[in-house]
Amino acid sequence: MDKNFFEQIAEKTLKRRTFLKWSGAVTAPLLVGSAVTSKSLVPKVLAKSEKNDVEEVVIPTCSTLNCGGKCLIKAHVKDGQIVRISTDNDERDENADNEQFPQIRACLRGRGYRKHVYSPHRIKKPLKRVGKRGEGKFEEISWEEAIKIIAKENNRIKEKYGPASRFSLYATGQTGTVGSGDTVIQRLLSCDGGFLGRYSNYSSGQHGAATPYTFGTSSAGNSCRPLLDSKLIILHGMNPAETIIGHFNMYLRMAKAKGAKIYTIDPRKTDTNVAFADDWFPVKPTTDNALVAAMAYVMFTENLHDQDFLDKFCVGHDEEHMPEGVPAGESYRSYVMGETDGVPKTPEWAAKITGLPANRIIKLAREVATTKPMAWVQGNGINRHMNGEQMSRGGSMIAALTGNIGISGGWAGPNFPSGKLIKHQDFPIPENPLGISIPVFKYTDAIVRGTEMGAEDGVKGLEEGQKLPSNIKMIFNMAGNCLVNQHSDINETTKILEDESLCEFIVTSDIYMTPSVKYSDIILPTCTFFEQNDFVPPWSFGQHIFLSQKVVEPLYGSKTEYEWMTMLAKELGIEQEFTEGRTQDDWVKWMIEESKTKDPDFPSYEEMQKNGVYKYKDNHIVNFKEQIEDFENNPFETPSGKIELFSKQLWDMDKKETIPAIPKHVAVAEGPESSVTNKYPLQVFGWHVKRRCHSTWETSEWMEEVQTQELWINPIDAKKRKINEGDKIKVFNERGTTIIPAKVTSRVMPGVICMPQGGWHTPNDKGVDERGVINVLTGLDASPFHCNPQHTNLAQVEKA
Ligand SMILES: Nc1nc2c(c(=O)[nH]1)N[C@H]1C(S)=C(S)[C@@H](COP(=O)(O)OP(=O)(O)OC[C@H]3O[C@@H](n4cnc5c(=O)[nH]c(N)nc54)[C@H](O)[C@@H]3O)O[C@H]1N2
Ligand SMILES: Nc1nc2c(c(=O)[nH]1)N[C@H]1C(S)=C(S)[C@@H](COP(=O)(O)OP(=O)(O)OC[C@H]3O[C@@H](n4cnc5c(=O)[nH]c(N)nc54)[C@H](O)[C@@H]3O)O[C@H]1N2
Ligand code: SF4
Ligand SMILES: [Mo]
Repeated sequence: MDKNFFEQIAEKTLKRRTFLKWSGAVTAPLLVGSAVTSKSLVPKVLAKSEKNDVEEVVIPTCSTLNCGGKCLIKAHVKDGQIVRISTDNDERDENADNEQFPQIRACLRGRGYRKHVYSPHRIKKPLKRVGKRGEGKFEEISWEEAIKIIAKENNRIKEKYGPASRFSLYATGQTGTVGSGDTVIQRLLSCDGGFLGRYSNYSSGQHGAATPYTFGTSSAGNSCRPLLDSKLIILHGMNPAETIIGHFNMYLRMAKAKGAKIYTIDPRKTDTNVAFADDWFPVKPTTDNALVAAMAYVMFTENLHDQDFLDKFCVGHDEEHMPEGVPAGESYRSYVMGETDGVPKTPEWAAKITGLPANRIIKLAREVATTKPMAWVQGNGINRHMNGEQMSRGGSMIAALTGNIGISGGWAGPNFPSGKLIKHQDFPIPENPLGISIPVFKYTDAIVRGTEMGAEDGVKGLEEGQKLPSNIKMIFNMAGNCLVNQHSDINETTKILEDESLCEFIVTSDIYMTPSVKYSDIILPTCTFFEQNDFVPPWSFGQHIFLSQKVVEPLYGSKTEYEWMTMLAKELGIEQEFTEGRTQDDWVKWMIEESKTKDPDFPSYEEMQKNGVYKYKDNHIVNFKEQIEDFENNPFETPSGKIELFSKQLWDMDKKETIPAIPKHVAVAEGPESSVTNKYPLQVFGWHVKRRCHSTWETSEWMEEVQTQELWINPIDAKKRKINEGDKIKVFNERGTTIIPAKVTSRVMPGVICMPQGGWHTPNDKGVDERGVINVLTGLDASPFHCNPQHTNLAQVEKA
C-alpha cells in the first residue's frame, strides 16, 4: 500500500520507541484464568498525554460496534497514543448541523473510547484452553501455534462430520466489512468447502419475518428526514435517546422544534420519554395488539378511520375486502367488533389486558386518527417477544387505518429502507456452496439435535423432508458474546457448551475475556477499530459511510481478523482464493474504488482519508410512495398486490393460535394472562442501555459511573415485598436466579420489572448470577418464525 495518511502522520509524530516501550511492558504478565490485569497501563497512557512537547494530530475514524450509531470519531493522537476523542464539528455550509446533513456526533460511550482501546482487560496473547471447557484455565501460545491447532481441528472436523458441521456464530463486536471477523470467516469457510450458514438476527428477527406478509418487503419504514413533516410521532417500543438509533435522535429533536408532538408507548418511562416526549402510554409487554384493536374499535365506531385508503390499498380490513376462499367473519373489523368470537375489543376490554386505562386509549385513538401526517414508528422492543411477529404487524394496522402510508411524515411499518440510501461496494463473500442455513437463535438446538432439524425448525436450503447433515461440531465466534452472555438461558447454554462431546471445538477472537470467551478452546487477541483500516457502511437508515482509519498500531501484537485468517487460509492451502492477492488495506481501497462506479459522487480514497466520511445528499426516502401515488403501475409486492392486513399465506399456514392471518392480540405462555403468573407474577425483560453496547463497555469504570446495574421495580410491587431502594434482591424463575440492587421507581408500570441487558454473567459458587444478568432468566424456545423472544419472561423477586 502507498504511504497513507496515517503513515505520513506517523512519520511526523509517532515516537515509535516510546510506544514500543510501554506496549512491551504490558505484554509481560501471563494470563491464566480470567481477565488480564495490568493496572499500570491506563495511568501510563494518561500520564503520557500530559507531555506537551509533541504535536497532536487528529485522525478521523469510525466505530464498528453494533450500536446503530456509526459516528464520526476524531482521535487526537500524540506520541503514538490516543489522548482525546472529539467528534463531528464540521461547520462548512453543506455539512453543518442541518436537515440535510445532521452532524454525526459521538455518544457518551464514544467519548470514552480510550477506556475501550486501552482497557487493562484486553486479551494480550493467543490462549489455549488447558482445563475443562468453561473452567477458565488457559495457557499462552504463539500465533503460529494457534493457527496450526485451528487448521488441524478444522480439517479433522470437516473430514469426520462434513463441512456443514462448521458454524460461524452471530457476532456483532465488529460490524464493518473487511475488518469484521464475522464477515471474513464466512469468506474463508466458503472457500474451504462451505459451512452451516445462518439467517435472521437477534435484533429485528420478528419484524423481518412478519413484514413481508403485510407489505411484501421486509422493510417498511422511511429514512429519518421525512419525520420533519410529522405532526404526531408515536414511538412504539423504541427508545432512541438510549439506543442512539443513528440520526433518528437528531431528527426527533428537529421535528419537536418544528412543533411535532411525541408520545411513547412503553412499559417504562424511557429516557426518550423524559428527553423528548409529551406523553407516556404504558402497556404491559406483549399486549400491544390489544391496544391496537381497541384503538381500531374507537375508530370504527366513531367513523374516524380512512375507509377510502383501506378500500383502495388494503385487503382484510372488512368483510367486503377479503381474499377468496376464506369464510365470513375473519376480517379485522369482524374481529374488532367481536362479530365472530362475541368479544368486542372495546377500550375497557383492552384496559384489563394492557393496564392502560380505557379513557387514555380512547384519547390516543382519536388523536392518532385525526392528526395527519402521523408517524407510528415501531422499535425492535416490540418484536423481541414470543408474539413479536404479531405485534410487528399490529403497528402497521394503525398506519393503514389512518392512511399514513406512503406520505412524508407518515410511517408504514418496521425496519428502515435498507439499500435505498446507500450505494456502495461490500466485502465479497462467495456463495456458501452448501446453501443451508439455520435461524441464528437456534444455534444451541443445532448443537444438540441438528440432525433432527428441518424446515419445521426454520432450516433453509434443504430438500423437502431432509434434515441437517450434522450437528454443529465447530464454532467460529468472531467478536461476539452470543455464545453465552447474549444468548438465552445461560444456565442451559453453558451446560450444552461444557459437554465437549457435543460441540468439539470453539475458536473465539475478541478483545476482552468475556463470559463467552471463557467457553472457547482457542482465544485470539484481535484489534479494535482504532488499530486497523476498514470500510464501514452505517445501519440501514444511516446517511453516511466511513473510512474507519487506523489510528494506532495493533496493541500487544494483536492481529486483525483478516491478518490471522490469511495465515489460516495459507495453512489450509486456500490463501489465493481467500485473499485474491489483496491485503486488508487493498480491500478497503478496492471497495471505495468500486463504490465510485455505483455512485459517481463517491469520494476518492484520499478524500475519505481526509474527512473520514461521505454523507449522502439523497436522504428523503418515503417507503411505498410510488405505490400510493401511482398504484396501478406500482402494486405492493404481496400476492394480492395490496397491503395485506389479512394474509392469506398466514391463513394457509393454519397456525391460528400463534400467527393468525390478522394481527390479533395473542396471549403468550409467559405473559400477564398466563397461569404461570401464580408462581412468577412479574413480567421481566432487559432493555438496551446507554452505558453499554450490549455487553461491550461492561468493564469501563467511566460507564459504571453513568449507569449501574439495577432492577426497576414499581413502588406497588416493591411495597408488597418490603423492598426498599438499594436493597439487594433475587430475581428468579425456573431457569435461573440473578442478584441485583433494586431501584424503586414509578418509571416502570406495576407488574413489570426490568434490568439493563448486557451485564457479564458472574455466577457464584452456587451458580447464582451476581451481576443482574437477564439471560439467566430467558428461555431457549423460539417465537413462531424461529426468532429470539428474549423480552418475554415471567419471574418472581424477593430480598436476597
Ligand atoms: N436478553 C436479551 N438478550 C439480548 C438482547 C436483548 O435485548 N435482551 N439483545 C440482542 C441483540 S439485539 C443483539 S444485536 C445481541 C448482541 O450480542 P453480541 O453480538 O454478542 O454483542 P456484544 O455483547 O456487544 O458483544 C460483542 C463482542 O465483541 C467484542 N468487541 C467489542 N469491541 C470490539 C472490537 O473493537 N474488536 C473486537 N475484535 N471485538 C470487540 C466484545 O468484547 C464482545 O465480546 O444481543 C442479543 N441479546
Ligand atoms: N446504547 C445502546 N444502543 C444500542 C444498543 C445497545 O446495546 N446499547 N444496541 C443496538 C442494537 S443491536 C439494537 S437491536 C437496538 C435495540 O433497540 P430496541 O430493540 O428498540 O431496544 P430495547 O431496549 O430492546 O427496546 C426498546 C423499548 O421497547 C420497550 N419494550 C419492551 N417490550 C415492549 C412491549 O412489549 N411493548 C412495548 N410497547 N414496548 C416494549 C423497552 O422498554 C424499551 O424501552 O439498539 C441499538 N443501540
Ligand atoms: S458507541 Fe455507537 S453511538 Fe456511541 S459514538 Fe460509538 S458509534 Fe456512535
Ligand atoms: Mo441488535
